[in-house]
Amino acid sequence: MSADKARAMGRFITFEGGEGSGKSTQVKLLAGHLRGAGYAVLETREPGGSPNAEAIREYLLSGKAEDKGPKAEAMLFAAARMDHLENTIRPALQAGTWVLCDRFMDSTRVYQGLDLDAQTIDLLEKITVEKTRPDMTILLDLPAKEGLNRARMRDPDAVRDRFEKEEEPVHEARRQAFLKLADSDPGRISVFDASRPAHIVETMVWKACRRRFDIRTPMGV
Ligand code: Z5A
Repeated sequence: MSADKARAMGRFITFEGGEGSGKSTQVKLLAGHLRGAGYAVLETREPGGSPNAEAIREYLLSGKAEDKGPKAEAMLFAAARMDHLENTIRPALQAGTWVLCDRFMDSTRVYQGLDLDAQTIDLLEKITVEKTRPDMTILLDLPAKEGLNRARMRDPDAVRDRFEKEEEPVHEARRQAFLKLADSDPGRISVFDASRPAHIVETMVWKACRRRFDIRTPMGV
C-alpha cells in the first residue's frame, strides 16, 4: 500500500496491561512518532473517551457499582464502550485518524472476565465492539508489584479507586490473564517487557508499529 493511501485510512491501536505498566506514557510517545510521520492521531482512553462514557467512568471507578455485582459492572463498561465507539472512535477512524486507546475490550475480558463466564463476555463484546476491533494491541507486561509501586510513587496521597485498592495477587492474576489472551491472539496482541526503561519500551513499540503498518520514515527513525 502506498504511504498516501495508508494515511487516508485510520488505524485502531489499543494499549493494555496492569496498573502502572506505562500505558498512558506509551500512548503519548507513540502518538508523537505517528504525528511526526505525518498521521493524524487521536489519543483516548477507557472507560471514558466521550462525555457520556466519562460520566460512567466516574461512577464505576468511585466503586458505587461494585455491590451491584460483576455482571452489572461489565454492562456499565460495555455501555461506556458503545458510546465511546459511536461518538469518538468510529468517526475518527472514518476521517482517516489513527486512534490510540488506553485500555479497550481486553480489559473487560481480564478484569470482569475473572468473575464472569466467557459466554457473557463474548456476547457483550459482540454487541459493543461489532466490527471495530483493534488492528493492533500493545500489551505492556510488568509484574503486578512493580506496577503498583510505580502507580503509588506517581501519586502517593491519591485515594485508591475501585480497582486500584485490590490486593497484589488479584493484580498478578490479571497479568497472567492478559498474557493468556496474548497467547490466544498473537496476530493482534504484541507483548512488550514494560520493566525496561520507558525510552526502550518506546523504541520497541514504535519499531513493531512501523513493521505492522509498513510505515516508512527517513533513516527508519
Ligand atoms: N477497567 C475494567 O475493569 N474493565 C474495562 O473494560 C476497562 C477498565 C476498560 C481504569 O483505570 C480502571 O478500569 C482499571 C481497569 C478498569 N483499573 N485498574 N487498576 P485508570 O484508567 O484510572 O488507570 P490504569 O488504566 O490502571 O492506568 P494507570 O494506573 O494510570 O497506569 P498506566 O497508564 O499504565 O501507567 P503510566 O501512568 O504511564 O505510568 C505510571 C508511572 O510509571 C508514571 O509515574 C510513569 O512516569 C512511570 N513509568 C511509565 N513507564 C515507565 C517505565 N518504563 N519505567 C519506569 N517508570 C515508568
